[in-house]
Amino acid sequence: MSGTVSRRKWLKNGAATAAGAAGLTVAVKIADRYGLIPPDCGGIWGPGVALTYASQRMLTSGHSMAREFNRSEISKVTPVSGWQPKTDEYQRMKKNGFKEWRLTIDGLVARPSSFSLEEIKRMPTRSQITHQACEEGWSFIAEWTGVPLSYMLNLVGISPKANYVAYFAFDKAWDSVDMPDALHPQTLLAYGMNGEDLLPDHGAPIRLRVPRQLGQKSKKYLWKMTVLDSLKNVGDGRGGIDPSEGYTWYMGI
Ligand SMILES: Nc1nc2c(c(=O)[nH]1)N[C@H]1C(S)=C(S)[C@@H](COP(=O)(O)O)O[C@H]1N2
Ligand SMILES: [Mo]
Repeated sequence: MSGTVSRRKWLKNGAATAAGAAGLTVAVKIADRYGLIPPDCGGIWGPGVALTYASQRMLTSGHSMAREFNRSEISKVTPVSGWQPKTDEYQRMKKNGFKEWRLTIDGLVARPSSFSLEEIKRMPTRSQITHQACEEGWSFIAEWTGVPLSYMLNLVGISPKANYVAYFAFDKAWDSVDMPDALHPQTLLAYGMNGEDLLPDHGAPIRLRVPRQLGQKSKKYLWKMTVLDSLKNVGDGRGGIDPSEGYTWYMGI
């Protein structure tokens, strides 16, 4: 009987071997029981993506830390990904030192709020020197300064139903992290880089820094965050703009 079942699974998974497919399917079932299914878990790569995510989450439960570096290791060259948002709104705010900019936090929170840059800068500060790696192959080490996202989430009071934090950028990019990454002590809402205000090219006025994932997760030019129990109804339901373009949602390193 198990032979029939695994053959059906083999057909479903296409590229995988029968044994591998059965193993992956079992792993996915276990992952599901522990709430470890990523939002982009569909199609042919789905079981593999779920397995990577679930095993990282099981191995790194309890906030394993990204490596932090010495000041002498800060990179002299800091490449830039993408272009500054071209919208009038962004360019106007930039000219005015982002005085009118506010970050909105809504969704499953007790106190939906919006904060100015000045208010965010008065919150507890953390600086860390971490490595940011782009999926295209380049990387650099920089010092990032900001407020831990966990501080802000506690301030607005997240619901016990919260499973994800989605974040939205002026250039239409958006993304999301699960609660282990959102509450991770190194996940920052960063407004400073290498001792200066964050430059527009690097995401002014505020970007997220998620040092336990590839640079892609560290979205720049943020204007809104939403706390959610599910990502199903945001965009095409895969948790961000990158899965829609063929990348995986989870980019843990
Ligand atoms: N809003 C927004 N955030 C973004 C991007 C982008 O195009 N738009 N690119 C991402 C990618 S792919 C990487 S590798 C990092 C690079 O950050 P940097 O430009 O500060 O080097 O930003 C990420 N954040
Ligand atoms: Mo990237």
